[in-house]
Amino acid sequence: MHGSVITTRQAAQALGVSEASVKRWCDQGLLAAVRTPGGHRRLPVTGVVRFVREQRLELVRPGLLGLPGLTARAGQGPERLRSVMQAALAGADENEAGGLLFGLYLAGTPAAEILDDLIAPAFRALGDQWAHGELAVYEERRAVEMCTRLLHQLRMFLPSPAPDAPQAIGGTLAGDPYSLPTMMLELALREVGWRAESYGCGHPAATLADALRNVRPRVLWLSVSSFESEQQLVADCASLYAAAQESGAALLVGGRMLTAELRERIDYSAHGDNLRHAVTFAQALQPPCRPAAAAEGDQ
Ligand code: B12
Repeated sequence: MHGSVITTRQAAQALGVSEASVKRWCDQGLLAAVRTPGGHRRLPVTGVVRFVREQRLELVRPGLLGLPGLTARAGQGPERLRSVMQAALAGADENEAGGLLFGLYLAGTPAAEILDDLIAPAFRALGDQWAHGELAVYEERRAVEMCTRLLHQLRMFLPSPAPDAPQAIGGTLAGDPYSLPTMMLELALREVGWRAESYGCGHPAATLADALRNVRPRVLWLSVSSFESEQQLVADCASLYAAAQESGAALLVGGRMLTAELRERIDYSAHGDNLRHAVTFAQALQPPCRPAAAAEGDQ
């Protein structure tokens, strides 16, 4: 559904309202629309999603927007939601996992909150299942792949950042194959208007230092879920911190392996336990930017 548009009739069906209402919302400027050469309105899907979130509307036919069937979860506690997500991830039920994720997102829950409070704990629980021999390795890896697809899909629905929005880049160091946290940081920061881009996993520190010099972001994040040796991590953080200072960037660190004892030994500008902390830090550095309406849906 990336960058795609739908007709006013499809939007009406998706929202369970009349086509006249959709046209009125377009005319009022509430729903973004473009015109075909023939003069018909076309609605970017990202704009419809934003409208649903802002107006707290119900999406009666999410499939028309390329979304899975949403599961009504009102009133269910976080523990219950987490176990539904865990079961869906373990059982390769992508529709259920996506329905839950997008159901919460469309109801207005910030992406960072969904990822911190639902997805990350579900993976923690999957890890425990694996450790107890209750989950096969293939099931765990399949869950990571499925989650990766859902995160890509979620990214498409986030507003595109403005071209002059502050930039953040990040990833993991060599020996750290954990890809979900750095992907999630990208989403959490993009949601608050940053031009955030994850560079993926397994970087030698020297290449991230090159990126600092060439790309000149305001923030470099490092997610640490695993490392080759403590000594290497300490050395890598020292060189990245120095490179960050030279280029005027902040080094933001986090991840399940960054214990308090380890943090005492490494150089960094800020540490966060979760995505919310990353968002708060980014917003303190730079007040929230408005996403570019014109660039809507084209990134
Ligand atoms: C999926 C997974 C893997 C996959 C990862 C694939 C991939 N592409 O990412 C693979 C197959 C690589 C893997 C391998 C291994 N794994 Co593993 N894995 C997991 C699992 C189930 C989920 C990890 C995950 O992605 N979680 C989701 C993320 C989003 O959650 P999170 O890491 O907590 O991140 C949050 C915060 O930490 C924070 N955060 C993270 N980074 C940053 C950065 C910044 C800047 C900020 C502000 C915040 C922040 O925000 C996030 C969102 O809230 C965990 C279970 C667990 N407890 O996490 C086990 C787990 C980590 N693995 C474990 C083990 C044992 C292994 C292996 C040794 C298994 C083996 N024998 O081969 C290897 C080691 C690989 C290595 N080189 O280190 C153990 C580690 C035990 C320990 N003592 O540390 C765990 C805990 C499972 C368990 N319960 O036993 N694993």
